[in-house]
Amino acid sequence: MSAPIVASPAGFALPEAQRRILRWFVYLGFGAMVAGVAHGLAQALSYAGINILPVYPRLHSYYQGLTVHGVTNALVMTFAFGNGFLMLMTARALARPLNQALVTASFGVMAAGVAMSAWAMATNRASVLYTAYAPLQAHWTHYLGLALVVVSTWIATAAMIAALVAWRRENPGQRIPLLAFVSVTSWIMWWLASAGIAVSFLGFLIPWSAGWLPRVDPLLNRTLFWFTGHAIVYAWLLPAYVSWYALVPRQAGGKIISDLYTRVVFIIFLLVSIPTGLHHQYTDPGIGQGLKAVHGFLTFVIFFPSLATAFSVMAALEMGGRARGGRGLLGWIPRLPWGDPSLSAQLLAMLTFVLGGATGLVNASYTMNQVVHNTTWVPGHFHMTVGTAVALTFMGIAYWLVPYLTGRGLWAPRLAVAQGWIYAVGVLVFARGMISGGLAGMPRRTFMAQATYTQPGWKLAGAVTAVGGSLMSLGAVLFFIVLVGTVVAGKKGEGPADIPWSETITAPALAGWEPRLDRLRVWVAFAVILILIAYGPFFLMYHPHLVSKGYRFW
Ligand code: HAS
Ligand code: CU
Repeated sequence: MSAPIVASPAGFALPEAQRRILRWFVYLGFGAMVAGVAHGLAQALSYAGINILPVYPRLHSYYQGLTVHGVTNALVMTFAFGNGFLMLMTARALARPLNQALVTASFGVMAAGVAMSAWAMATNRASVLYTAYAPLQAHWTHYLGLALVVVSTWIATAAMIAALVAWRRENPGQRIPLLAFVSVTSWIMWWLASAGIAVSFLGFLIPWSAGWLPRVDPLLNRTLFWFTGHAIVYAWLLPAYVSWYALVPRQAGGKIISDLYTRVVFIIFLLVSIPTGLHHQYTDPGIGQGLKAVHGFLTFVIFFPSLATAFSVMAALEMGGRARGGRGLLGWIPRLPWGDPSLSAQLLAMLTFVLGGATGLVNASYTMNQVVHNTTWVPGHFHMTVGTAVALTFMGIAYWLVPYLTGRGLWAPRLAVAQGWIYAVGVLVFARGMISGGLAGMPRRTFMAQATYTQPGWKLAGAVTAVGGSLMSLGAVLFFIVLVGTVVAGKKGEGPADIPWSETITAPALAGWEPRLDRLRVWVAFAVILILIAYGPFFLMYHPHLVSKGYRFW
């Protein structure tokens, strides 16, 4: 028996006004990525000793470029796209538009925040890198701008929750449609997670940079940052998982393997994403070893929902490949519709994520982390996660989403297929360079083009990094060309009429214990308890030392 996950009347169409705002979220995200990618090329080449920084107008330092790269790609593109995509998924799954005032406010607040932070970065007032560690001090507009980006995600979460509450009132006794459940759960997780930087930015960094608070505590702010900073990676990843679970099966000709399994995976993310942040601070003094061990243990727990995702998504793909005539152990793989640029980009993103996940295990191991921490290994890891599993998936989604939102057919689909391959191969080469360089002790966040020291192995690793980074840049440029081509020259009226939502093999249970999974409030309460266990001892026993004034080294 098959049951559609979107329990909605056929022919539901989003009002044009809402469609327009969601479109602008997508444009804002990828527009930010243009700036991010432009600076990425300079960073990759610097590892091969090539300095092209003078080519960039009004660029003062490597660190200014690296800040723009990290903030635009990792903080703006991810959240702008995530907001637009998840709001659309929720509206479509519930077959009701979201509150238009909230959707518009969410976009306006994000656009204002991005503009403020962009001004601060472009005028060299905020070269503090995307982690914004104190005591490096940016102009207050930078912190306020990033805070507004977060506020925008809260408004989006409110819009989604309001629609869900209204839907539940009208559909008593029904299960939340799976697509809405996973979308809303993703942003609720992020809403909880964002408490750390909200306290850090609003309570300390904004007053400090505005001159109202003379000094701050660097360790306290780092810890608040990483409270949010590990879970943030799942806020980037979960919109991609929404697509892998709920849309990709349809695109591959398969079905969602299990409604229950999918819900449980997202609930585990809600529970365990946050109490793991100290794995970024294994080397920080001032935090007890016992607490770091708790976070280390929970990091291995949060590895599992992704491992489960690999099996579940693979099963859905296998179903599609076999339905298309694939035989034997692996014969279904070539039978997948690789010619569909949206699907092939996402398949390549998944394959890369296998290596991204494996490198994450090394990071998470307390002792092995000492070998790789602060080396290029770490950017090697995260370009295979956020840089591909997330970014390439978002590009793949854009290949149907932008035609859906504009009504125009995808422009140059074969170029779009090539784009995904070039980008994915580029990342794999790039990450190979960074990973081996990191194992040889090559430092991250260092302008290697002017470094006066070197170690055996760095030269080759740096050259490989530069070659891979150049390929990635080419892949990204081709993506922008296809995107702009679609918006201005795609054939009118050829966009898809609906999102590619998938069916599940079995419908969600209406009786027994399973419907209790939909009580999101209970899961939020459990998540808070876990956070209190994992972070409570630190925040309760720590005496803030407001000792550090702000520094600007640029
Ligand atoms: Fe990480 C550092 C541990 C996942 C991003 N990570 C970072 C940083 C970033 C980042 C940006 O424990 C640097 C922060 C900074 O600037 O300092 N990470 C992990 C672990 C996971 C993990 C255990 N990371 C991510 C994701 C990210 C991301 C996801 C972004 C989206 N990471 C760490 C640690 C550090 C760290 C330490 C600190 C390092 C240090 O010392 O500074 C896990 O969640 C990974 C689980 C993943 C898997 C893979 C599942 C595979 C799937 C694909 C299936 C494939 C199919 C293919 C179906 C288990 C789901 C089928 C296709 C066919 C064609 C057949
Ligand atoms: Cu982490």
